[in-house]
Amino acid sequence: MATVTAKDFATATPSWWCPGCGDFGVLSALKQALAELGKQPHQVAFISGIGCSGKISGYVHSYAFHGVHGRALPVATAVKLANRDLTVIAAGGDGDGYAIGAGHFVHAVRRNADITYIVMDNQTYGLTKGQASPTSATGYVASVSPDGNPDSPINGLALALAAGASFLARGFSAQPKHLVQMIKMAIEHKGFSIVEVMSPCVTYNKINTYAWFKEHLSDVANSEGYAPNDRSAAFDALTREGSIPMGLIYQEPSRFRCVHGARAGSLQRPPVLNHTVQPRKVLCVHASTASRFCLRVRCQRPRRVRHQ
Ligand SMILES: Cc1ncc(C[n+]2csc(CCOP(=O)(O)OP(=O)(O)O)c2C)c(N)n1
Ligand code: SF4
Ligand SMILES: [Mg+2]
Repeated sequence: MATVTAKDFATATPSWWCPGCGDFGVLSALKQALAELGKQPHQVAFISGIGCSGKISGYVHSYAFHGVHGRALPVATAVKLANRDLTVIAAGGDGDGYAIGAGHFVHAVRRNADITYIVMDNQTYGLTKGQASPTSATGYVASVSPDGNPDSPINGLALALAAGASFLARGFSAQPKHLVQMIKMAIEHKGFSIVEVMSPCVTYNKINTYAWFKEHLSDVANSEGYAPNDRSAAFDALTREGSIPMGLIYQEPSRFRCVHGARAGSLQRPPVLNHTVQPRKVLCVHASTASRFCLRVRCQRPRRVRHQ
């Protein structure tokens, strides 16, 4: 089969986004990541919510579903359960994921189905003309809140970590190579993976601009001794005042070790099994397309193990 390139994931749909919108960077990084992973368009299902960001599924040549506001994750979970061979990606904005979709977000995280969720965070409701979103800073001024947003912003990645997230990363739409790397790692992760992308809205958010993010983002890879498998360190980094951590923030160690590879020790967080099985016959995390989720639902009989 011919080598896939990012162009193979392009559609003819004209872009709706304003010139300079951060969402362009997310789109091109996603197409590049899929191409570098050798995915074919028919192997990918892309589910998005409502918002400027939600329009992204129309710009990627793949199976796609542009659904209802805040409901991308339940649809994506269902798609994955129906066809575990598909690479399932969900995407949406900070409003879609952390406001109207917050309930689905937390439960999708804890179910840990093998889906990658890209949250395009511009700290505003872009589509509806710049109102404060759950990630807008306190004091953010918008047309409907001229005295400033009275609420505190939500910390989506810390919320996900508290809900048991197995993979968390953050990228910036103006750093394409880094973002491609984060998205590739997320797609390869066996379990629910979140990539939050700081994706400026150049039309309505005049505070959290490209320059502002450049000044405030700092890569955890540059912090001496930072271990992305340390949940407490990840929580500290996510909740520290003053800078916004980016990079691979957390990946649960047990997710990238199969049961068979863990002979020397036990999994740090064993999968939940509701019946006794021979350890050697347990579905291996690498062979599973849905990791712990799959184990719960489908481990009635042993499967052949395919190590990668
Ligand atoms: C049920 C429902 N409530 C409200 C809306 C109006 N609405 C459309 S998009 C949106 C917010 C979008 O913000 P975000 O998810 O951050 O996406 P962005 O446009 O910033 O990329 C809202 C409130 C809607 N479409 N459906
Ligand atoms: S309104 Fe903002 S988020 Fe929406 S397309 Fe324009 S720049 Fe992007
Ligand atoms: Mg938004």
